[in-house]
Amino acid sequence: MKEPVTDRSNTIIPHPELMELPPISMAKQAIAEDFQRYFSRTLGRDSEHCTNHYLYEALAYTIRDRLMERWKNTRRAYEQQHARRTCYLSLEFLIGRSLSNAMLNLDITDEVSKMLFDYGIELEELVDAEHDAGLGNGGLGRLAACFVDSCATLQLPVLGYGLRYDYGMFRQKIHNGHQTEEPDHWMRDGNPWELERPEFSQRIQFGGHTEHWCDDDGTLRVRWVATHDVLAIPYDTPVPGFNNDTVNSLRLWKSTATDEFDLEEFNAGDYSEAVAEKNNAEHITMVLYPNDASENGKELRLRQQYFLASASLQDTIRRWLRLEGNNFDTFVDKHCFQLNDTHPSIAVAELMRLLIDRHHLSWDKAWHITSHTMAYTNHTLLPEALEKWPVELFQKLLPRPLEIIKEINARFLTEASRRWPGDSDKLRNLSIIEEGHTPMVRMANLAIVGSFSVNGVAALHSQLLIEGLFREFYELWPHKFNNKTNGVTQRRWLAMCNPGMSQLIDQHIGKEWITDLGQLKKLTAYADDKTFQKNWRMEKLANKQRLAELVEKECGIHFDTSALFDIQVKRIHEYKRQLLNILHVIHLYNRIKQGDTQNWTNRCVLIGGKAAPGYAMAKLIIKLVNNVADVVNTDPDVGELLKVVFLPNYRVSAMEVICPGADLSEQISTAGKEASGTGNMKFMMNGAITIGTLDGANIEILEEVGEDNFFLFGLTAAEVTEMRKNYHPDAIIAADKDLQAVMQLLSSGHFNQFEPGLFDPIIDSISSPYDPWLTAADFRSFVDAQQQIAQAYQNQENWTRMSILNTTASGKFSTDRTMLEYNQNIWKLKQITPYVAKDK
Ligand code: 26Q
Repeated sequence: MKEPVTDRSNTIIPHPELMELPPISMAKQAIAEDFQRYFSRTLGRDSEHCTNHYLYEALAYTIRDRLMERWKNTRRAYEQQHARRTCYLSLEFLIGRSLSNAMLNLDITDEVSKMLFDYGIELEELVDAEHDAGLGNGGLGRLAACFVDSCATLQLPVLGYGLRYDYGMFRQKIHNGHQTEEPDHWMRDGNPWELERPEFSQRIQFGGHTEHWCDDDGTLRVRWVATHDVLAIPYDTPVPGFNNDTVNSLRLWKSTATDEFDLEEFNAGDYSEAVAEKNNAEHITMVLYPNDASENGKELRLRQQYFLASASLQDTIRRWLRLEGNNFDTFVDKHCFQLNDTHPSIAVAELMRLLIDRHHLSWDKAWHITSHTMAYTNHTLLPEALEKWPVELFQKLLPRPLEIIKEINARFLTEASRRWPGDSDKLRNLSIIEEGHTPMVRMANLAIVGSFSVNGVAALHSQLLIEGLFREFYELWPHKFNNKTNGVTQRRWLAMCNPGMSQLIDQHIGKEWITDLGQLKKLTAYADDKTFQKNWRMEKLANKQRLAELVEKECGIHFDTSALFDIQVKRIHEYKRQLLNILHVIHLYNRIKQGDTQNWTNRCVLIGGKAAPGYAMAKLIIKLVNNVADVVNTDPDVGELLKVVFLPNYRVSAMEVICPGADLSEQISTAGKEASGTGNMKFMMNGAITIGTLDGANIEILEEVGEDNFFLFGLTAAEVTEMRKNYHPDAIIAADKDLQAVMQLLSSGHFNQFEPGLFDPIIDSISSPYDPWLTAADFRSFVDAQQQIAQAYQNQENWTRMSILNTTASGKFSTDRTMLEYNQNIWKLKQITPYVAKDK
């Protein structure tokens, strides 16, 4: 084997006093001193070079210092107690900002705020100077971030493993109504939260070929040789628990070139080849893929996936060898690897490879370990989004892992054929390798075969998985399948983003809800209390004001806070049906133009979200929203009755302003298509009322809040399946005067007067009998529900009551609950209290 990549393992025994730090104080004065020192001495700034950015940076270091001892103590406690751990493997961690979150968890927001006030600085301005860490696309990435937050609060030894992308999710700009993408160089001004750990670097192999040989004992062995290696350097980010001295870690890998390239290739005289090679290595973690459904066949994406899996597993084994020596007998008892979708599922083959080729375990022992430590979470019901990679690409990039996959498959098919002798259709469906003109590796099949647990992310989703996509696997191994309904962390998504409402809640039921969201139930007693209602309404109003300011700044449109704030923010996708939303807007506009405005409720509609850069239909939907917005907002007949905006560059920090200010939450996907949704939970928690289909976690939201406090519409998943067989949108349109009028306005080119034909693909999709999303089918039911909502909003007391009841019923949707369920059924970790940090 080649040399270790960085030799910083020569640790020395330091003088004990070197490690003895005086206790760090949480008092205002001490915070002020550190802040000043960082600003003037570490950053070297003075009054002439005082920007919010540098003030933010100085504050971030001040806060980070207060996490540091806790971080080390937590690590030490896990090691000394030989704690069983879960490694959460995810290509995405959509962290957003860290400063407010760290202050909230250390419970020093007030002290910091007062300290800054003394210097005439607004805390909020420094908070706004932090760039979002946008290392994820949407739901799946943000879920990973909420999970690690909850695990730290629950004191569970869970380590997040991901990639440190130089460029996160692209910045969305709108030009003439069209989306354009700009690179998001989020670390350009540095990242005060991360700590580089080069001493734990790992070498990752790509390419080359395998050699089979016999060792002295006559055992068959395999060498993977002539590879092009890349280094993985870990960067750790602290993940603080709430007020509990636990600080867990998120370890993100950065790729760099090894040092060998210049020696070998440079000496051979091919300098440019050598430099190109270096570039290739650095490209691996350069950019996040901005698709939230799989984009097939991109070699760099497969490199990213293997790079993450291999680096994280090697890191885990390194630690195991250091603590336990070269004996893997109890490895299973101490580890679990949770795979966030199939993206890191190459880990199944990689763990086998490391155990067999490097640590000389037998196949059976290695398989026992692998198949008892891996657990897979599925996040999609769309069959076309299931990840597949050409075998040929695997052969070129990962020849040794491919051999192992083939062997896993051969053994698995032998087992399956004992269950279904001669049923070649079934075996063909189950196979990890899809045969055909271009043979493919099916990553979900690999993940299921290699895992002891397979879960969906909401009750309906898990049910549909075992009835549909994974039915045959379920027949084979029913015990593997389970549901874990998603959640969100109430620390960020209520306490931090909605301090006004949080305080109001505290005054009535205390603060326990911050770590036990079920406590919100106690607030139900105040749902009819007029004073409480008034205060609730005042907080909502203040939040709507803040949201209106954001809209004014970003879109130049005035939102009146007395209007109904009707919000849909999420990735742009046909199945999420932003189109249905905009059809309703056109319907309202048409009513106004017809003078049909008796008993009208003023409405401000906000739509936001990013389209995958290659998804033409999604981009056209954005353009339609913008064009409709232009017509509506500039028509003097419309005035305050209706406002529409497309908010550019939707991201975590925008949602922190949006969800507290929402009255109505749009969760209107075609039933059976949205695995869970998590935005729906954030809105509910902040007292918005949902208009939704029976899809994903909406079903459970409805169950918790009751049908009086939820606006249900649309076909059920079963009805969708039925209707698809015999779908005639033209007949539906012809039979519905309102829909007819909307389609007429669209076809007449009213929203694209200078861009003829632009929206034809949209018009065609709505009228097509093959429209998979059944937009026309749900139009009537949607418009009727919206009309009920408009009426309901006019009774402000009752609306407020519904709003309160949504918050009080949101207890189930905390990731604290989700994590406890993962832990009870899958991970089985002990909660561990670290040694208490020394504070003054
Ligand atoms: C895969 C291969 C190649 C390139 C990209 C991808 C890729 C990347 C991201 C595929 C899918 C995603 C993201 C999926 C996602 O966010 N799914 C959402 O997960 C949420 C959390 O469970 C659910 O609430 C949503 O319903 C689901 O859509």
